[in-house]
Amino acid sequence: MAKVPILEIPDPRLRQKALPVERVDAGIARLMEDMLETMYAAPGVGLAAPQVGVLSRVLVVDVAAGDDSSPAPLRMANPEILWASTERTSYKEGCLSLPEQYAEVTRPCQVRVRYLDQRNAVRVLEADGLLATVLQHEIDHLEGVLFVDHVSKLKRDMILRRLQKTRRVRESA
Ligand code: GNR
Ligand code: NI
Repeated sequence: MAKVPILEIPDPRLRQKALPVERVDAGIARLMEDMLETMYAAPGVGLAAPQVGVLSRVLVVDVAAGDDSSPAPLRMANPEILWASTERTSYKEGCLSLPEQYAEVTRPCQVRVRYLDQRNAVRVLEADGLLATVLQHEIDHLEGVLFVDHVSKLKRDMILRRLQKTRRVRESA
């Protein structure tokens, strides 16, 4: 297994639409393991393939990461939202591709997702709570969409400026 570098904005690969995988073969399964290792090390609770420069519809999630419970990794290829609740909820979201920036994002509180697992088997998962939010955040990445696209232009510009400033301070330190 290998940890891989995480791309940050404004890398253009984060804005491209990822392509479906034909099937989950050994290469894709290996990518999923590398992504999990990278996600746990970051640390984060989700990671989408475009964030590591791979424009394929692959993501990993573990919302138990970091707390005391045992790990609960999910590996998905070609995830599709079959259903989303009309009821919505708001979470303070962050993204490893916009380090240390956070904003409240409103999304459906429940989703039903169909995907291929690491053995190429079709699965359907119903999610709520943080898992539902993170799944939608990761599926957005596969479309080139970032959490800042869900907030007002004013907030988005504020976050992007703050990120630039943090980088300038880092560089001169
Ligand atoms: O680690 C992450 N935390 C998080 C918190 C709230 C909503 C979404 C996320 S996903 C993020 C990791 C990441 O950038 N995944 O793409
Ligand atoms: Ni993200």
